[in-house]
Amino acid sequence: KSLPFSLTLILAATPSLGIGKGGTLPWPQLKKEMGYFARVTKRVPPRTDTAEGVRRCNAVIMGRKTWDSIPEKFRPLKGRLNVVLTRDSRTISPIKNLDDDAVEGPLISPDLTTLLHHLDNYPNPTPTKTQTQIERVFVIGGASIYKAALELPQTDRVLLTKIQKDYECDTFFPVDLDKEGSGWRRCEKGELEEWTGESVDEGGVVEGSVKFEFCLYEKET
Ligand code: FOL
Repeated sequence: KSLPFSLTLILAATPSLGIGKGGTLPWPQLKKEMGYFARVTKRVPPRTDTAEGVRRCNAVIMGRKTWDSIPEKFRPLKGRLNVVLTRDSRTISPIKNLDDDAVEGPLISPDLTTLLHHLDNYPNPTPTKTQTQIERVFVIGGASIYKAALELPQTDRVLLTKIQKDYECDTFFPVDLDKEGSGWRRCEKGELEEWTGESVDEGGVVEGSVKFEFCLYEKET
C-alpha cells in the first residue's frame, strides 16, 4: 500500500457507545448488521488506474481479543487481508509478503504504528507471483485499537452503526462523534452510499426487536 493512505473505523454501538460484553458483542446476532459489515469491508472501490491481473482487496486490522471473538469458522475473515495486533509474537510469525496464494492471513504486528510502516512498504518487496494491492484499510476494534487509531492523523472516517437499544456492556467506544466539538461531522446518506456502495434506508433497519441505523462520519479538516 502506498502513501498516503487513510484508515476507516467500523463498529456498531449502543446509545451509550457500548461495543462489547464479556469478550463478545453485547447483542444477540443481528444478521443484517453483520451482513453490512461483511459486504462493506470486502467491497473494493471501483478501479481507477490499476493494471489488469492485479488482485485488489481490503485489509481489516484488529486487536488480539477481537480476533479471539470471531467464530473460528469465520476467521480469518474471507476475502480480506486480516491483520492482528498483539505484543505476544512468540507463537506467530512477523508480517509476511502479501503475494502469497491465501490473501487472508492473518498477519501479525505488535502495534498500529509498526503496522502502518509495513503497509507503507507494500506492495511487493520482491515482485514474484500474484501482485496484491491493498485498497481500503479498516480498523475493526476493539476499544484499545479504536482509541489508538483515533489518535492517528491517517484516521479520517468512521462507519458507525447506531444500535437503538440498550444492552449491558463492559467495553465502550472512546469518542462521542455527535458531540459538538468532537472534530467529527456526520455525513449525508448519499455520501455513505457513495463511499460504501450500499443503499441504505433513511428510516433505519429493523431486525427482531432491534432497530439500527448505518452512519458515516468524517473528520473535520
Ligand atoms: N462493525 C459493525 N458494524 N458490526 C459489527 O458487528 C462489528 N464487529 C466487529 C467489528 N466491527 C463491527 C468485531 N466483531 C465477525 C464476528 C465478530 C466481529 C466481526 C466479524 C464475523 O464473523 N464476520 C463474518 C460474517 C459472518 C456472518 O455472515 O455471519 C465476516 O465474514 O465478516
